[in-house]
Parts: sequence; structure tokens; C-alpha cells
Amino acid sequence: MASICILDEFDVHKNEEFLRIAEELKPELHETEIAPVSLLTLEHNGHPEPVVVSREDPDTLKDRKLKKDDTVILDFGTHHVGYVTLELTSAGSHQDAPAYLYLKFAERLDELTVNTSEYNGWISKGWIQEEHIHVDVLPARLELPRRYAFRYLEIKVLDVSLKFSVVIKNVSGKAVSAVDDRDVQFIETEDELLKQIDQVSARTLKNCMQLVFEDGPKRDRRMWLGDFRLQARADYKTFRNVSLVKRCLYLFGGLTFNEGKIPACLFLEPEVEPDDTYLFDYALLYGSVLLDYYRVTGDKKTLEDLYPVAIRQIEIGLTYLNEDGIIPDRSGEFWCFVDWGEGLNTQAASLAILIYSMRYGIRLAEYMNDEKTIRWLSNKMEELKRTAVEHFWDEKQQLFVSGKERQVSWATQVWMILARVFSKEKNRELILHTIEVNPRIRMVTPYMYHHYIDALIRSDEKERALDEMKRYWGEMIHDGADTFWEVYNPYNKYESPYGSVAVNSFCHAWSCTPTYFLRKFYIPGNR
Ligand code: RAM
Repeated sequence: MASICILDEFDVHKNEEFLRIAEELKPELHETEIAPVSLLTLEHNGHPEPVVVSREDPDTLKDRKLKKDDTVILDFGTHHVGYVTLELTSAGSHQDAPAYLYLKFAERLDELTVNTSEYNGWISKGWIQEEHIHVDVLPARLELPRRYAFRYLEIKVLDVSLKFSVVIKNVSGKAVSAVDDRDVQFIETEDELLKQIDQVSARTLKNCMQLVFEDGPKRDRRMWLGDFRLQARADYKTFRNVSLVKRCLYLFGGLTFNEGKIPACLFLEPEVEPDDTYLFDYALLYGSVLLDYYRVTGDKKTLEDLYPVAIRQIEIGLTYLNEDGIIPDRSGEFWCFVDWGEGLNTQAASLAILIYSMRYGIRLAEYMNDEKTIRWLSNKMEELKRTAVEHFWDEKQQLFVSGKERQVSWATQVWMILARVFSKEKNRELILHTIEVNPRIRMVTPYMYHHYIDALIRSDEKERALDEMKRYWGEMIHDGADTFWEVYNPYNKYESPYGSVAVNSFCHAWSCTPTYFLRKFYIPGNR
């Protein structure tokens, strides 16, 4: 676990005008009725991956008189984000004790087999979507107040009495999202797997699009800047809800702290507030979100409002350079994210991301006709590219290294390629060499895989990028994904940055970008 960086000082600056603009853009959520499509019987015999042994019509539920320890598992057909209502009644003698129920909502079937009382992860157990409910009087209509992210619902009767049973007369729900399925057309291709990848990507994005671009509707249910950047890219190619992107840009721009830093994430309730977490890379990438937005919309007013915030992130980033012109190594801290890989050294990647963000800064400055900033950033960027090679390029290995231990990781190579420290041809050699060497410090999140695919495409390895996309995201589909996951390490399918997969998110924003790649680079005619 990376140690969480708690700031000594946290002085929030709210830009009321920006926050007012964001508030005006708050979306009305679309509501869609949902209902279970089948009742499942599972077998798992202690194995983490249960097997569905039978499916029944959910209408048969109302005929069951449930006693202590009886369990039903409902399948809602695919992943949804929304609210659920249970209509309950009793059978037998008068209800002479509370009906005591246990409910568990799961994004994947595997979550149902996790014994949550044994949870020992380092983030809150509160993220596990389970409830213990007493119903004193039956019949009852139980409108559950929480919003859940789920496909499956397990209902277990913890207890009734010897004289009565519980009957579940009906289960209904409403799914919510800022966008509608009708807003998107899926890609047309003969390749079934690509079609599925596209649909699952779009569903992932849709389910994360709520009042802001959430990172995961199960967890953390807030907006992280790094995730938002990728969601916005996927949104332009699918739902095209550019006003939600604009709203989120203004929220981040309107909630800075200390010397003008953008927070790594922000909260909406009880009122909008930045988190007291600074992530070096996320803050720097704000300029890239702004540039993408401006290129898609041509919205000059937003560019003019938020340009100073974006440039400020680069100025702040540059203050971290030490006397050698590199970023000191803070890999033990949650300070520069890059990826969740165990033991990943982020020092070289942090410099690469700074360089990358400067290129975006230059483009922004060009649109703003800000000659002074163009000159300053261009000179500095070239200087940093040279420093990056001097400090981190290992001529013998033909790879970039990072940190005192000279660690070789996939992430470092990918970010150096995206920073364009070398020419395109040399970048191509580098990515091919990386694939051949297959460094032990691998990529574990779709977030990092996104950047790997991007690096392949930018190095003229488009076909290979497509194969890799099919391999990685396709494998998640083979493993049963209705929406793409927060973490997926094909070499360790039970990997979790939190000490337990029970709190991993299985509908996670940063994993939705195949739909962006497919439409931008492969399937002509799709936005
Ligand atoms: C986790 C979430 C989020 C990500 C941060 C860095 O809490 O997965 O999506 O952006 O880490």
C-alpha cells in the first residue's frame, strides 16, 4: 500500500463564478425502469468463481415462502446503477417477530461468494454493498435509500419466526445516468469481440456518468481527474455529452488549493469540495482535458477561463524539479499515481508526464496566442527531454530506468514514449523492445493499459495496438465483464490495490476507452 499523503496545509480557494457555471450545467438524470430477469441457483463449493446451475423465471419468487437461512439470488441481466424497491409480505400466522434480512448487491457473481466478515483490506468495508435490515411490519414496501452499482442481488432471510415466512412479492428498480442508451450507436463490424468490447466500454462510461463523471459507481463515487480525462475522450466519441465535460472542467478549475493546485479528486456532497489529495500527474493532465475539450467544441470562453488554471499546474509541476533537473523520487507516497502496480517506481514517469503536459500546455498557449508562454514552455520542454535521456536512459539495456534501484517497468517506457523524448522511429523500437523484454513490473490497471495502447498507436503500431486491446479488454469479457474493471492483471486475476477484491470496483471509468480508440482510429464513420 502506498502511504497516503496528508497535506500539512490545505487552503481551499473556491472560484464562485466557476462553481456557478458548473452548477448551471448540472444534468437531469435519465431514469430507466429495471427488473430482475432471472432467479439463479449457484454452486461454488468454496471456489471464488461460482457456477450458475439453473435460471428460473423471477415471477416464481412470489410463490416462495422464505424461512430462516433461505436465500434467493436475482439477476438483473446486466450492470446497472440505481435504486431498488422490494415489496414484501408474510405467510402463515400473524408476524410475531421482525423479519430480519440480509441484502447484498454485486457487480459480479464472484462478489457473492466473498465472506465479508473476513474483510481485511485497508480501505473502508463500508464500500461493500450489503445491508442488514429489520422489517417490523409486513406487508412492507422497502424503498432502499442507497444507490447501488450491481447486476446481482442476493436476499437472505437471516431470521423470521417458527410461525411465519417472508414472501418477496416484487422487486423493481430504476437505473440512473446522465445519458441514455439511445444517445449512442454501437460500432458496425464483423468482429464480434470488438462489438462486445465497444458495448461494454459504452456501458461502463454510461454507468459512471452521473452528476459528474464518477470514477466508479460502487466505489469511490466521486470524480478523479485522471479518470475524468479518459472518460471525456470516450464521451466525445459516444454520448457526446460535452456539457457534462464542461461542468467537470469548471468544478476542478473552481476548487483549487494552496498555491493553485488542482485536487486529485473532488466531492459533491454535502457541498462541492476538493479532496485534500494532490496527485502530481493528475493535476498536470488537466491541460490535456481542456485541450481535448476545446478541440471538440471550439468553446473559446471556457478555454479563456480555464487556461490560467491549466498553465498554473505546469508552473507548480516545474517547482518540484531538483538541482539535477529531475523530479525527486517519491514512489513510496501516494503523490504521483501512474499505476497501481506493486513496487512501481514512478520517478522517471513523473518527469515524462511533466514533459507530456508541457506539450499540451504549448498547444493551449497557441490557441490563446500567448507567445510568451509558447516560448517559455518550448525551451523548457526541450531541456527536460534532454535531462530525461541523460538521467534515465540506459544505453546498455536500451530501456529507461527509474529510481535509485534503476527499475525497469512498462509504465516508464510508455510515458517516455508519450512524452516524445525520442523520435517516432526510436519510440517504435523502444516499445517493441519493451514487449520483447516484458519487464517484470507490469501494468495492472486499464488506466495504464490505455496509455500503452496510445503509445503503440503513436509509434505506428496500430495493428498491434488492436491486438493488445482485444487481448486485455477481451479477456475481461471472457472473464464475465458486463462493465470494465478498475484493476485487471491477466497474470493475477485477484489483484487488488486495497488488500481485498471485495472492494475493487467492477465498473470503472478509466477502463472505458476502447470505444474511444475504436472509433478514433479503426472504424471510420464512427464519430
Ligand atoms: C482509486 C480509484 C480512482 C483513481 C485513484 C488514483 O482510488 O481507482 O479511480 O483515480 O485511485
